[in-house]
Amino acid sequence: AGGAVVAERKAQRVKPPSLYQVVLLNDDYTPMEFVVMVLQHYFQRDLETATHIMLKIHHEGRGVCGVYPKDVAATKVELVLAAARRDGHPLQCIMEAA
Ligand code: NFA
Repeated sequence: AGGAVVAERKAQRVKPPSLYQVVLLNDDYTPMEFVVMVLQHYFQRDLETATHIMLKIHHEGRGVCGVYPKDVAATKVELVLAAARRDGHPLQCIMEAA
């Protein structure tokens, strides 16, 4: 009795979180237009949604761009950082377990 519960809890404990939030952080230098472009190009947001997310980041310091499986989230972080550095912007992009 209880074995199934223990097994279920163990399975949950050893399984890593499967989904990750990709988060953009505010800074004083990255142009708003660049952030909107990133949200459209890398996170498939329409202009209105991208603008809303960008303004949320600008005012609150951070914002969730999307939620993805770990490998997809990691690739998006690397692509966003590469694009930002290529254009000389300090934009920061991180991933967090959702
Ligand atoms: N705070 C930046 C500016 O005023 C805009 C920005 C928004 C940067 C979202 C990073 C993330 N130019």
